[in-house]
This record gives sequence, C-alpha cells and structure tokens, in this order.
Amino acid sequence: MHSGLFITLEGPEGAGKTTNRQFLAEQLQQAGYEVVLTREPGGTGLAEKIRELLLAQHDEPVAVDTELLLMFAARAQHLQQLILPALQQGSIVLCDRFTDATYAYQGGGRGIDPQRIAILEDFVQGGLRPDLTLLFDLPVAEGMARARQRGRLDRFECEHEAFFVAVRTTYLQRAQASPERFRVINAGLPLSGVQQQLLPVLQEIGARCAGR
Ligand code: Z5A
Repeated sequence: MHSGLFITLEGPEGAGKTTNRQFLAEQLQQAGYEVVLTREPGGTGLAEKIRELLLAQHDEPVAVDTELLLMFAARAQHLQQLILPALQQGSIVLCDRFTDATYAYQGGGRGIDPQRIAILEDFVQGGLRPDLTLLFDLPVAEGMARARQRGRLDRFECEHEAFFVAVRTTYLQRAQASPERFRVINAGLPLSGVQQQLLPVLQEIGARCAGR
C-alpha cells in the first residue's frame, strides 16, 4: 500500500507523451503537489543502461524473449529504486511508458502471448498497477513522421508500419477493456487542443489526491 498516485503516459512514438508529461508536471507542481517524473525503459542509472541496450542496433538479432526480459529487468530496478519509494512518500509519479507498452510492443508488435507477459507482470510488480493511464492516441503515419523529423532512428523506430499498427490496436483494445483506468487523448490535434483535453484529467487527479 502507498499514499501516492501512479500515473502512466502511453502511446505510439511521437505521440507527445514527453511534452505533455512536462505540462502535467508544471500544472501539478503549481497546485502544490510533489511530482516525480520518470520513464521506461529507464528511470535509474542501471535501468538507463538496460535502455541503451534495448534501443541500440546489434550485430546479432535480438530474440523477442531477450527483449521482453530486459524490459522487465529494467522495470524491476526502476520499481525498487524509484517508483515504490516515491509512491510511499506520497508523490505523484508521472511515468512515460510502463507495462501497457510491453503488452503493446512485445505483445502486439512482436507477437508474444499476453499471458506470458502477465506472468512477468505479476512476478515483477506484485499487485502494483497504475492508478491512471493516459493513452495519447495518434494515427501511425503521423507518429512515424514526427519521430523521423528528429533524425537518427532507434531499433524500435526502424520497425515497419504493420508493427506500429499492431501496437496502436493493442493499446486501444487495452483502453477499451479497462475504461476505469484509461483516459484516451486525441494526440493528433495541435498541442493546445491536446492540453485542453488534459484539463479534466488534472481535475480528476486533484480529486483523487484529495480522497487519499
Ligand atoms: N518499449 C517497449 O517496446 N516496451 C516497453 O515495455 C517499454 C518501451 C516501456 C523507447 O520509448 C522505446 O521503448 C519505444 C517503445 C519501447 N519505442 N518506440 N517507438 P520512448 O518512450 O523513449 O520512445 P518514443 O515513444 O519514441 O518517445 P518519443 O518519440 O519521444 O515520443 P513522445 O514522448 O510521445 O513525443 P514527444 O517527444 O513529446 O514529441 C515528439 C515530437 O512531436 C516533438 O518534436 C514534439 O515537439 C512534437 N509534438 C508533440 N506533440 C505535438 C502535437 N500535438 N502536434 C505537433 N507536434 C507535436
């Protein structure tokens, strides 16, 4: 049990998770909340090293199970060193991607059976799940275009369009299956339109914090 609030931001590449995580943090900090910003894979020194391994191109193919286990190895470290202590101190944790990304990318994209992912989820997280998940939804072509504007592509960004279509479909299915946890944001609008959709989310976060 903890007194904090665990909020995850999900969505395809270039959906604006990082940009809007900053916007949410500023709004919440101005309202007086203690906010911790983090991301996956990564978030601690060791987990960031695992991230480098995951995003880099290698001389040999990366087996899908290796990729899956590295995601959860980074997550185990991130949880123990950063997320759980912050939640226990009562902070709002805003995490750029978490286990929904594993279901979307390793499950939907790579074709790993979601039941196998669920076993690792229970093993690494115990009962911990996000309190709220914001899904920044965006047509695949738009996300790819935004990512490509940044130049050099990482190992995931080099995937073909069908991979990202499967990722998006999986995210939307998960949002539909858990409407109490997910808020779907239309990330294809100009930034002001995206942030307009975050105003009721900020109110909801305030109400949830008040109820703790
Ligand atoms: N991955 C995985 O496979 N399994 C897992 O379990 C986890 C992760 C946790 C790294 O994640 C990779 O890890 C990721 C999935 C995999 N690979 N992919 N693809 P990441 O989160 O670091 O990678 P990312 O999603 O590619 O991050 P990103 O491209 O930085 O996306 P973002 O944070 O959603 O977007 P942004 O940086 O805020 O914005 C991107 C650009 O768009 C930027 O120039 C903005 O100024 C612009 N932008 C943002 N919003 C707008 C709007 N509304 N209009 C126009 N332009 C905008």
